[in-house]
Amino acid sequence: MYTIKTFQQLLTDKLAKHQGTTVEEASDKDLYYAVASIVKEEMNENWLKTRQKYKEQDERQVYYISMEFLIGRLMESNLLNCGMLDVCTDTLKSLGRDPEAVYNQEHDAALGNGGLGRLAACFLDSIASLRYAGHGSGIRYRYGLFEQRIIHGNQVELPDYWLKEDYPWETRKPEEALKVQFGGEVHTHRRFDGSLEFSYNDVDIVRAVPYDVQVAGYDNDVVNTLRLWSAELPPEDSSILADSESKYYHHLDHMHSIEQISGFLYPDDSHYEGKELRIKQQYFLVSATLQNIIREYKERHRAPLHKLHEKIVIQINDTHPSLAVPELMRILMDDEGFSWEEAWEVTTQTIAYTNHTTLSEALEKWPVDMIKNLLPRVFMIIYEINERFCKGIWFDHPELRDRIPEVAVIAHDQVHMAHLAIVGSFSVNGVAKLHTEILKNKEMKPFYDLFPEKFNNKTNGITHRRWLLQVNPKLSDVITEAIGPQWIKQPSKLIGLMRYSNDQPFLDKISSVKQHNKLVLAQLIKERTGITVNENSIFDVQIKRLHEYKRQLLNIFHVIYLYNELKDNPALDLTPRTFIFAAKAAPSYHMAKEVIKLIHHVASVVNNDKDIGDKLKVIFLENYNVSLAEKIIPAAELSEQISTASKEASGTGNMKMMMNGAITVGTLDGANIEIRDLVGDPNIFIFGLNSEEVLDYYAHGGYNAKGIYHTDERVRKIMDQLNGGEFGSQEIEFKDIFYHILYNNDPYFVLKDFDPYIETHELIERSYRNQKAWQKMSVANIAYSGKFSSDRTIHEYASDIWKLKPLK
Ligand code: Z2T
Repeated sequence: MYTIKTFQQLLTDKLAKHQGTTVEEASDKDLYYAVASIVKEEMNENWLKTRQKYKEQDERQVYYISMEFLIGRLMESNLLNCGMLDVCTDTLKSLGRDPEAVYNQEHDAALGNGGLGRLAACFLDSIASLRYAGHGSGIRYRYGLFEQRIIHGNQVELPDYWLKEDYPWETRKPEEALKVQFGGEVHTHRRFDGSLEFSYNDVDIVRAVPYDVQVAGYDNDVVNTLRLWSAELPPEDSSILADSESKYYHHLDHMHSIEQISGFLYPDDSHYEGKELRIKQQYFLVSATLQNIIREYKERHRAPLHKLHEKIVIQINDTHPSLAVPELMRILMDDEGFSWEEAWEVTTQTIAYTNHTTLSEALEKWPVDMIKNLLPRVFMIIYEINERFCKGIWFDHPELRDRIPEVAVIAHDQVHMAHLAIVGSFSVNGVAKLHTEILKNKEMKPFYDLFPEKFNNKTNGITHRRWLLQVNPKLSDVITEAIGPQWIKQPSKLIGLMRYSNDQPFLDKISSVKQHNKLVLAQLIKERTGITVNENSIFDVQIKRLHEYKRQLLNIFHVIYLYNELKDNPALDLTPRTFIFAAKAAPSYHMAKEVIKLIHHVASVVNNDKDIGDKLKVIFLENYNVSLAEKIIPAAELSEQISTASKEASGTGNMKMMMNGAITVGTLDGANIEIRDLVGDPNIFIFGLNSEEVLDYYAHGGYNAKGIYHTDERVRKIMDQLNGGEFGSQEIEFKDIFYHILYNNDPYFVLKDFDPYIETHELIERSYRNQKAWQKMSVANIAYSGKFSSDRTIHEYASDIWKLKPLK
């Protein structure tokens, strides 16, 4: 549609009209804003059309409510989906400008912690690309996930003020603002017919202002919306005259506390902290979203709200938005005059819940008092839901009476949000086969016994548009050259690559793309760390949040082991390795921070040892985020997915690296199992305890960690090096890790899985030496990765849960 010439004209006009500058004069930032504005305008017409279609058509729609949307940068993905990426890149080059430098001007939108938030972003891309009527709803945090700096090996956190400069992809919609109420008192009145009516007094009102972000489908005319809510002081409150100093300060305090609600993203990944501000955020999001849904429904249909569930489905991303259950009840009863029974019928047919973890420390349990004070009416409803649910079991399932305390929504003065979500929804899904089985048979067994029909699996996925087409254009070209372009719209067609697994010229192309990507990453590593890596070494990558269960510690133990081996035997014939880490630790997570520190101290010993040379290098890239992942993943050869079996619900980094031709070394956990089932054992390196063995150990008080310490010399040596300060200097030592493992009996089985892990890495090394065989493995992984496109996942959600048909 555009040519370099026409795009150049557009850009020149834009720069002149909007920035009063020329291509020659323009800074990279000027160019970034000019291109963003072109793309946004390009999307506007379809955005309007899409919204009109949704209004006119009587079709079902989904709202995806999530406390996190980890969207990263939007320039390249918007350009790609609008069919303008190549022409824009070429135009910038033709003008003597560096497109990369222009795109790098964009600050990541880091409105998420990790997997859960990135999944939500991938889903939006797939929903629009598959022409589904879906809307995202989240919070416009003024501060995203903290920026990580490493100082002397220690993580320090900096606030991520990502809105410092204009964010070009959002549109503020003040005329669509809504009011959210907190606190106050509930008054009950009896109507003439004997029913109860509720009104609230002395509430605090918060104004929820939507900021809309366009979500363009790939090569179609759909532009959906991600609506991010911002908390503001209601305008009528700001005109209140303070007639005394104390009133004035009180007013400022009040204003400040309201703005706090959309102030920052909580930085805990799979970890619950019962902070009051956090539940305010959750209720703010849920209440604004539900009011908005009902307003849009009324605009669209003459049908009564009693049919809401026929036209609307609400997917809640984990329990974070689970107040949607009592809030929808509240709106239907108090604002719309429904009876309890009518409201319950509609609510439980509208809401669907996705669970993302079985880690007990992640389960949200809010103190009753907190909810009661903050949301008195919502609490009354939760109380009633619990009463009716427990009574129902008592009378209808006498065989389950003694399990009531286990499943109650309120117990021990806490509201159990997962129970609320399960009871109040019609669908409960896990995010990988194993995870869903663990939910059904263990973690949520009593609920599965009560409501087997609610439970289902939806294995996660990733958008292949961003994670292959956009980040690895060279690999994409090689693929298209071999099997044609159909895979772009039907990623399952990647399987056609299997026909080329013995085609040497094809394998050579695949490996020269990987080599090129490795060189590009090596250059980035050089720029950011000053370290020169051996580009012929194995690029062994573990990039994800830092968590004990993800076992970065096991990985660094392997590094230390190899280092010790090389010191003992300098002539050892070792295939050179570059270990690449990137990870943020939650600011309050002590052990995770210790592991980051350990990685850095091991790195400085290993990287500076003349005896080691370029046989081993340990790289830690700071401030892991979406755009750094985009630079690392295309260059990865080995993908470390080594969580303690049963702990990683799914994982999605595993899918991203597989799709870019890396081979997985991993445990039988999360979606690794489904990767193995597809590619087969010869094309993946599986090691260690499986989930049954792990769960069995837990049931019997764990295994004997000290036993391994005493019998395995390699392990003892490493542990003693940590304890003895070998990788630190003077005051820096790693006694905490040492004692934690030995005296808490190694809850994540690091020592237990050490031996099989080392052995598997020896096998990996032998396999890597046969480059042809390795390339074939790589191709098999790319070929089978089509199943992990989030397009497949979204098709499943749409047909099994949402009952949506694609837009005509
Ligand atoms: C998160 O990223 C995940 C689970 C959570 O449970 C919270 C957060 Cl912030 C409450 C991750 C899982 O750990 C990961 O296995 C999964 O792939 C991802 O969600 C998406 O489902």
